[in-house]
Amino acid sequence: METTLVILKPSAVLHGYVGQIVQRFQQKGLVIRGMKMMQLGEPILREHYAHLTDRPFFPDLLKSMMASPVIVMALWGNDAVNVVRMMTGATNGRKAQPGTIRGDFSVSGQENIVHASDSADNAEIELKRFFSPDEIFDYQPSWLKYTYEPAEMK
Ligand code: IDP
Ligand code: MG
Repeated sequence: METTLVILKPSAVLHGYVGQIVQRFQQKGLVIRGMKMMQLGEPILREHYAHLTDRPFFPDLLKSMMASPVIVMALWGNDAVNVVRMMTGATNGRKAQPGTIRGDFSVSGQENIVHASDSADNAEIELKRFFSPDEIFDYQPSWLKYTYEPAEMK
């Protein structure tokens, strides 16, 4: 089992899509182990998007990510990083498959509704970036036994 980081971006918050997107993750069987609203600022975004700071669209990306508070989520499950990336879809909403979050809620490369960690290593780094340890809760809802076979619960 692993935990991954999701950010519901201002494009989700300002459209009022938070509930629908949270519902998708819960319906899939992911456990919400942390969730809060926060206003992101330039320093944390420069760190989070360090791989993009040289790109021409970076100033617009910064503005877009600071346009409103965001919701950050810690989602727990078997292979959660890959499961959530599959649910998220391709970066550009116009290229994302229908049925994915970006495919169903976005027509943009930038305003693409969600961020999701892209590897287990990055998930660990990103969870620490947005959550303190006491904001992540270690609990197991009773429905897990109908969600996974025992061998999958590791
Ligand atoms: P990802 O979010 O699918 O992992 P990254 O390449 O890590 O994609 O880019 C981070 C974010 O930067 C994207 O989600 C999107 O908001 C923005 N972005 C990436 N590429 C472009 C682009 O070509 N134009 C505008 N915004 C972009
Ligand atoms: Mg990325």
